[in-house]
Amino acid sequence: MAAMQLHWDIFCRVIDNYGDIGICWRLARQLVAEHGCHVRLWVDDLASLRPLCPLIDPSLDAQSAEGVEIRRWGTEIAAERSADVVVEAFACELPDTYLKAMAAATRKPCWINLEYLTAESWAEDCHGMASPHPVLPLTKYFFFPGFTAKTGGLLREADLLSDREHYRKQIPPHDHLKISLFCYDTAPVGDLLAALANMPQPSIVHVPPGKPLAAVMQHLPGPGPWQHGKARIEPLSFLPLDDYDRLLWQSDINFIRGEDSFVRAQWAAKPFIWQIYQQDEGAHLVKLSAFLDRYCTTMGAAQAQAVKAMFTAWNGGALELAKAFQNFVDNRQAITEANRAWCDHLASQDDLATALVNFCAAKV
Ligand code: TRH
Repeated sequence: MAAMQLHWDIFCRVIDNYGDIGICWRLARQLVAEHGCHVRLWVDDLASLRPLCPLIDPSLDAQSAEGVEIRRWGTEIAAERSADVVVEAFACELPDTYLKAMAAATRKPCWINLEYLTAESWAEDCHGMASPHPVLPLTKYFFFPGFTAKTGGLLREADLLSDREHYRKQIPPHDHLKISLFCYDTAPVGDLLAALANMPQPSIVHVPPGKPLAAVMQHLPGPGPWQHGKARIEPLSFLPLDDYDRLLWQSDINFIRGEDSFVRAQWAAKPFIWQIYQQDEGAHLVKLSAFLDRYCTTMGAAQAQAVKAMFTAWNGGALELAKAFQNFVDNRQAITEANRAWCDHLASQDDLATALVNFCAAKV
């Protein structure tokens, strides 16, 4: 059946932070805008969607924004029928009543578990794997985002890179270092601020509210903005999703975290420094090193070394941050060039929404 006739239900439970809802919202609106799908997005915590999409009213049980029907996922859900495609984001566990409706449907829905992004090679083996339900006549498929053609790819809107280029042409030149700082409060922000204060080149650091600003405020007095040596540190309000992209496009260096901002920084094709979401027993460090192994192959040895050292220092590794950061900045031009090539390489693969639409079209 053609994608445009299909009804999709996407279920999102917000664990913490903005990544889960950011990814689900981005996917939902792209399925509508680019694939003509009918999409309902079920969210348990609508307040977390509001900062990304100020159009929505978190007090409403049902509303529509950018062509997506947004429903509150409360204790009961009023789903009249199950959809043709059901996306369970990040193993959030579908409501029982909905599962039963899926099992009762004459044409069984294509049931997708959208997984977290990892560069580890096992994601290629697990991508698309089928898992029959132990009791109900339903099969769930594991869909892994990733960096290779053997995975589900990365979220990327059709016009993203041309919009980026168009936007960049309008940015006036600047002589300071423009930095965006989106991180967790566990990052060595104090060391970064000290390094920026003492660098020869002046910088402006834009700091979103929440954990990044809290981390800055542990080291600087009062609510800011601050002039800290050579660095001007400016608190920012939380930007709607597309405005955040523009911040990444205009910055010289982006500190990003988690999953979605990490991907957006790669589409920005500017030097970026990733703080990975921490997991138990250091599982995140394996993920970090798997990404570095893939990403750094596009660079010369000096740049790869600078990137690896800075990512390691930023993620709590025993390396001197000031030295790693200065080396990263010194290699900025070459890293920018490598990031352009990396971005073009990623963009030569299907984006995640297209890959998902094609995958599901073959199943329903
Ligand atoms: O908020 P995060 O730390 O989310 C994390 C990760 O997704 C992680 O994998 C997940 O397990 C955990 O949550 C529960 O980082 P992330 O993924 O970058 O999501 C942030 C979202 O917020 C992203 O969609 C970009 C968006 N954003 C804005 O729209 N405006 C802003 O001003 C900022 C700073 C972010």
